[in-house]
Amino acid sequence: MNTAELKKELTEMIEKAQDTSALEQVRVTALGKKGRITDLMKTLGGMEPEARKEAGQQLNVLKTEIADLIEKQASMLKKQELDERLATETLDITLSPRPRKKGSVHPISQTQEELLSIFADMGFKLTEGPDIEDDWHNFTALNFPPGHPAREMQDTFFLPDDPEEEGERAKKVLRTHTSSVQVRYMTENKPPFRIICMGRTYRSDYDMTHTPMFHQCEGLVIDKNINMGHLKGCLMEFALKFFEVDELPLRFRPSFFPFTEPSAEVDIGCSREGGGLTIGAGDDWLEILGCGMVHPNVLKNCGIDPEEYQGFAFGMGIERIAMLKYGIPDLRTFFESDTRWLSHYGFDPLKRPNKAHRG
Ligand code: 2U9
Repeated sequence: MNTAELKKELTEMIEKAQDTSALEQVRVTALGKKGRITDLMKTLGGMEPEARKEAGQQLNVLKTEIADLIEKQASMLKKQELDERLATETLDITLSPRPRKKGSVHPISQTQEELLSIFADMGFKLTEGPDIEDDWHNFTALNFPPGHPAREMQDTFFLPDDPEEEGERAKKVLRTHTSSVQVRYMTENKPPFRIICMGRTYRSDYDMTHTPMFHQCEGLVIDKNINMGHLKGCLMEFALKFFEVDELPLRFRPSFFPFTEPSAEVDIGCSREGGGLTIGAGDDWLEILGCGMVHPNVLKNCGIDPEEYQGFAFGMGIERIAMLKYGIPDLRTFFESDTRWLSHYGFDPLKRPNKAHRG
């Protein structure tokens, strides 16, 4: 019985098996019920006692050696297969696990959606523009004279000049109001139009009631024969819908802005009795926005003939009206990302304001 020859043959087969199922085949061939070693074991019965003893020992040694080799090869293949899987499989650990607590919609997003819903119902189209503006769109087109305080260093965030532009267009600022978006729309479109824009605005200011970044919503209507009556009607409808009341006293106080003439600030009636704030009732007033008839110079700057077209415009701070509507006392908390604040003042993501929800 030449076990050395068989050992060599089986060892080669084991080494050649390059996956676990091929190795299992080799195990069956060597050690299975009808395997090569098992078959030889069966021949022991017909041998002389002496020869049987010797052959039996040889076969047992061979059986153990082959079983050990198979086990070693199996663990090597297992490790190899795992290494291959680890090298090819990717796991995105940035994916957040399913949250235990539902997230909430930030009051700014909620208020923006409410504003959009209300003004869209009135036929306004939403427009967008860049946060980084040039001096012409942010100031000059809007009738800000040279040296106007709003152009001053302390109010505006100035950015480095754009080397590819010249003059006022080269001077870059973080927009101080969203009016620049309306300027862009006016220069690129023919009237009549009814547009609103919403977004971030930047002013170098920080105290209880000012943050360097805040949100504005502005509206602009340009058409033939537009007058203050249209402006009043539009803002009345907005205020009733936004504050969700049937009656609301509105007061127009004369004011001044470079881009509107005449200009007004608008207050809503309220009561501060008992320390709280009730919107609509009482004999007190709360300022909510500014407005006016678009200044003829602004129309001219944007390529619109003021003899043919007129318009009204309004602007409001989104944080301010959200604070009034939802009783949020401190402006700075809007930007602190405090999850307790967000779960208290935030809104259900599944209940978005739209026509259907407001009835
Ligand atoms: C164009 C022409 C006119 C937008 C207007 C106001 C009045 C206003 C302030 C309210 C509080 C800004 O957030 S705030 O500080 N805005 O009072 N905004 S009229 O007038 C425009 C806009 C664009 C072309």
